[in-house]
Amino acid sequence: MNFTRAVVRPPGRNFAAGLTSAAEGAPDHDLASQQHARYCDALRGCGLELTVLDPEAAFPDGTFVEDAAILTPRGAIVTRPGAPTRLGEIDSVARALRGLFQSDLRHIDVPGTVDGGDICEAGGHYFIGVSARTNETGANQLKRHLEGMGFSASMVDIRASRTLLHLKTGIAYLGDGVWAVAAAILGDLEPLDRFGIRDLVKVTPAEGYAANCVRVNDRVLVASGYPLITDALECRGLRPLPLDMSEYRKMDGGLSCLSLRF
Ligand code: CIR
Repeated sequence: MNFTRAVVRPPGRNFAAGLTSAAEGAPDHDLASQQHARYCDALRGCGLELTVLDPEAAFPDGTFVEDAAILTPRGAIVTRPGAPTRLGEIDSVARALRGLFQSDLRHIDVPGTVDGGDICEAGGHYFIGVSARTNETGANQLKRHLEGMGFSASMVDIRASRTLLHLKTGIAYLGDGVWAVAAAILGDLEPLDRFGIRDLVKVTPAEGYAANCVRVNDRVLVASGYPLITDALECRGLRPLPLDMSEYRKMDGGLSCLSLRF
């Protein structure tokens, strides 16, 4: 998919008050802001025009904008994040999307919950992770929305995994049948194998965090400090663009969650 735009939101002063399971200490706000600025520069360098939302005091996890919507070439779906503290993040994202999308926005309704981090698009097919955040009701609503737009969609149940917050915590589709896949998913690739997996970048347990990499046009954004996956991308001609994500990792956030690309 060729991207021309993205929505981002820098971390607010309250960033450290967000949800996390990582025992890596509190993030430093200034460093997180610098890392976010470099992330934005990287997106601009890939040719994207950015819409930058303001941080909101009530929503410390608001910088993880990916969870608040699913953007497709045929319209946008506003989610209902699975963490109660994050529900209100969708209002400002929906406002921004109304100005960016011609068609009406679609929504996930109560009692459905969906986090955008659970949605992985691969060549026009949408894999929907059923997780601790995305429930079956929400996943089914989303599937119907996507099918109504003419896309196909299928579920990947990751509820048994202890290490994956979202589906895209463990996988990334890199285009042309190439996937990056973390060890937690490698045991059961069948749900992903709908169209044939042409090439697999196997991410080692030690580099598991970096499985959440993002293909943006002719580059792959990848967390810096993970040499094996970076080399594996390079070997495949995928042009890795390493970015320091240390402060986001402390809050369970990966590269994909910091933007909504379309
Ligand atoms: C959360 O737990 O909701 C945030 N601290 C991290 C969300 C990361 N989002 C993502 O991977 N799509």
